[in-house]
Amino acid sequence: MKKSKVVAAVMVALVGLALVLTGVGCQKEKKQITLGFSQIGAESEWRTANTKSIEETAKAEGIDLKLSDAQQKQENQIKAIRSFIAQKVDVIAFSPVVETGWEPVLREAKEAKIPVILTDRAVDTKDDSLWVTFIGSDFVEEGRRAAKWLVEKTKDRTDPVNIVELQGTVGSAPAIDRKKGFEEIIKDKPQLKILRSQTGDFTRAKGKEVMEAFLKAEGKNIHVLYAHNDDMAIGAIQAIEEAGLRPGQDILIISIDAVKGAFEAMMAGKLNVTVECSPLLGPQLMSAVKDLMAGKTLPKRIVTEEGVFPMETAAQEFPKRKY
Ligand code: GYE
Repeated sequence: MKKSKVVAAVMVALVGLALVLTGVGCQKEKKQITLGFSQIGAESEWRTANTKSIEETAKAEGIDLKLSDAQQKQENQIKAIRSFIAQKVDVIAFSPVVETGWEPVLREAKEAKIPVILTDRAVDTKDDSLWVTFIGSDFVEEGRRAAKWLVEKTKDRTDPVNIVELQGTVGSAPAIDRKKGFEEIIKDKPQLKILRSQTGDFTRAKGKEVMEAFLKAEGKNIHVLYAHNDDMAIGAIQAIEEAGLRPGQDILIISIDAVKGAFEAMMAGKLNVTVECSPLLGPQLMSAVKDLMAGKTLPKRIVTEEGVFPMETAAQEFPKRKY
């Protein structure tokens, strides 16, 4: 072979090798993203819709989702996060059941250089470098919206308006903030008074049980029920009916989430208003995960946009509801 031919052959081989190498490089970049997600449980219609949204969007986006259900226990969430660290997932996301007690495990994730995204609920940590962003609703604002509806509804009343409150899970961000926002608005309305306030843990069964106890203690003295979610309101509606009272009339009922079950109750005239809290966080979460992996900087807070639906709008809105 002539020298020039040898040189040409070597050149072709080198170009080929370069192409193969860049090809390999590209494949590496396109490596599937693995997301470990620790979900709270399946305590409400909201939660079920939230899980579905996350599963469906991960699938559509080609993200490998490792989903773990904590059955409403913080210790199970901590275990799940540790196992995601051990599995070396690319990103960890979770919806913290309560606000406190996360520092040690979040520090472990940080040491392992795995970014953490909070979805739905916030944590109470001094060091906010332990998580990258928080995607979810403004729960204080939801509480304010609930109270504003009541203030408007009762504006012509001068007699006392007695309220009972069904709180969400003790120590959880939505329970703390929904109470705070509601109280902030009613505090300078002396006729609006919270008679009793207790947790119903965001479930129908507990909502019913606690409402039974409220009715036993206060009887016809209760004018309003403020429930931190629709499921507890739906459970309480049963208790009110069993006590021979008319939910939505004898007792005004305000709740939060705006799940389909609440629209059905409103159409039946048993629930007066629901403040929207969207569980459809899948798309925002997956795009945040992809942005992170592409090296982009995320805003520290991504807020979900939501509305308020009084009973009168229920029939018109119901067909449009996605959860
Ligand atoms: O309102 C409730 C669920 O964290 C916003 O949790 C969520 C709350 C939601 O169980 O129904």
